[in-house]
Amino acid sequence: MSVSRDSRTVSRNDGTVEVRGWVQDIRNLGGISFVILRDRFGTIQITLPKKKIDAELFEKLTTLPRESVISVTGDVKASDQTELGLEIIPLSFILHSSAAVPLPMGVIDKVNVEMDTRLNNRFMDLRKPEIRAIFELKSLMLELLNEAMTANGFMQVFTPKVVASGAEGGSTLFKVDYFGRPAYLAQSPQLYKQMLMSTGLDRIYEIGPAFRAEHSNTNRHVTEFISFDGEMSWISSQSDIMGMIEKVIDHILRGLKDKGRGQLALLGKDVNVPSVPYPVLTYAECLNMLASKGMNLKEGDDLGTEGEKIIGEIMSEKGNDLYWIAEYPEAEKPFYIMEKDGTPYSFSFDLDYKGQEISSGGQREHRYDKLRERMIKKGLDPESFDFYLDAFKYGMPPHGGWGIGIERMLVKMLDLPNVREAILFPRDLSRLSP
Ligand code: AMO
Repeated sequence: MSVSRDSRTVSRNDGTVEVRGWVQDIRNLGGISFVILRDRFGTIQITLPKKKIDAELFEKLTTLPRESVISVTGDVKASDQTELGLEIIPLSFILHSSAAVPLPMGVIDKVNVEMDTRLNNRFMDLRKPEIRAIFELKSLMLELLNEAMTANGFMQVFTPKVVASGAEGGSTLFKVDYFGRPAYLAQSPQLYKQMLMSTGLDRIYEIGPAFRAEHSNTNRHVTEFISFDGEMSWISSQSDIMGMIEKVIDHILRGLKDKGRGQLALLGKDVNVPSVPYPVLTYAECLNMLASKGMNLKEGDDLGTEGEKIIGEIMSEKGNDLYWIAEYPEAEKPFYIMEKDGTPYSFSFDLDYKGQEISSGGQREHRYDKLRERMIKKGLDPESFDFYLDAFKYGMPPHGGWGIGIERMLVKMLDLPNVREAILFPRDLSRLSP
């Protein structure tokens, strides 16, 4: 019999095996003891019948502090008492690292630990298989995303994260000292992805960190998140972009449901795959929907967290987890979004998932003069955006794009309570370490 569940198990020519991992638990039942060893793929039982094991080996193995790291060499025996259907009878072991006592938090104890304690001891928290599963699914999500983008002719790019000007408003800029000159951490790759459209690289995407000095302490805002941005040229309208996002999200949801089965089962979750196209609501329709629920907003008001939530409830009653909110008032949208001429609206959209915005985007203003005018209207100084505007001065195709917050999307997919659950080491108003 061999143990071949993972690459960390070594089978030897003499018929013994070596298994490695963390001592998750030790049970001493008098005549027999068990050491439960855990690695990335699960647990394995080391069985120690007292009479058949060398006394010193028995003593050393069964008194190890929990979470110590060891390798055990032994014989494999069939067992109908364990999940794997086998157990290891040890012949020798190596202690690689002894864990200090007491542990800062338990790995298998079924007590509810505060999120702050978990995040302060994240290395420990991540030893729990159900917590690791979230990050395995995040990794799978990015693999699927890359697949979908490549299949649709997009090229992956990387743009600077230390920049001279922000694109998403001054209030969330992180200022840094760049050799004595003021600089900022990039809030998004917005300006660069648009500049690339003038080069002829007509379909690009980027997956990278975005920084926002968010002063709000909520379950959906962090100061560093992973942004999935796309930009494409030669569009006829924002619908072309929305169609592309639908293709990508559909591929991700289907792929997760299939290839992420194991992790989803660990989390006790299933992924719903809504049919495409997703319904489109206009901003004006949303105001009416909210009014019907007693929330009276004025034309031009932001829908706000509460408004988004109510619309999410109405849409979920109709079975729509994912839906678009399009044509926001231009006054609400950044300078780079195209106005819907002759109306107060814009060619923009948000994608909402179960009552929360996970993406925004739209058709861009590609006409140099209009773009400059729009900057001035928004109180920006075009001079400080010269490097960006130049790309529009010498030939720019019509284009548009989107930004999706990877963690916000994962959180909604898995119904997690907080965006921090989808970030290994979250950064927020108060958290800079670990
Ligand atoms: P926007 O500012 O709406 O648009 O951001 C795009 C998406 O990024 C995510 N996001 C956040 N996630 C976690 N914490 C935050 N503080 C945070 N801020 C934003 C959200 C959001 O929908 N340049 C445009 C996109 C475009 O037009 O291409 C932009 O950045 O999921």
